[in-house]
Amino acid sequence: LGQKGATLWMTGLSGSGKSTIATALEERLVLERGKHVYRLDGDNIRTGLNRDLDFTDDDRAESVRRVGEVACLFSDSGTITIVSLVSPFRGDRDEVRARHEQQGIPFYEVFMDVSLDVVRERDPKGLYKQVDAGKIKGFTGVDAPYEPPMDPEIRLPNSEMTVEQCVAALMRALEAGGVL
Ligand code: GGZ
Repeated sequence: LGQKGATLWMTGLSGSGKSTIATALEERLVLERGKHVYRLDGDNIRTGLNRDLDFTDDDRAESVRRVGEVACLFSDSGTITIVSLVSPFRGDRDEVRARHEQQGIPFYEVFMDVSLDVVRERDPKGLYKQVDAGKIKGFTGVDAPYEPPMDPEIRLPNSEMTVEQCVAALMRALEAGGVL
């Protein structure tokens, strides 16, 4: 009879707001609802669990698989798990969804639907600038692929939405799904 877990899987280009929205949602769930929440973010995962992985297609696929399995475990234990990974390949994300469905764990694919022009303009870490200067190769959306979800549970065109509106949309989805 404890808390019901679920996985929210945020996918999108670098700079599309995955970490920002994930952090704001976590705060809301913890402070307002007293929920157990855990965030799995590319940044904290790459230094530990995935420290052996790079940005090749195969390594990105393996990263998504591992984080997907970890998300299943956390969510199965009753935690609301918020993943923010570029996760550029549709097939890899669909496998993660299938693993959740097999185990009866709610899964929400959240598409951060922001154009390359907008994220280039934002460039919060100066990465696109480095890509243009030729210092980074194989960057998602520029010279490596990003395959947008065909049928995400939630789509956030967040260049046209405030952070609050994005969080509210996610809260509504969790309520509609009986997670909250
Ligand atoms: C994409 C890269 C790359 C390349 C470094 N391609 O804005 P960020 O900085 O924090 O988000 C990006 C992050 C992507 O890591 P993920 O583990 O989320 O990617 S994936 O799911 O594709 O494995 C960016 C930075 O790492 N970064 N090089 N070549 N993003």
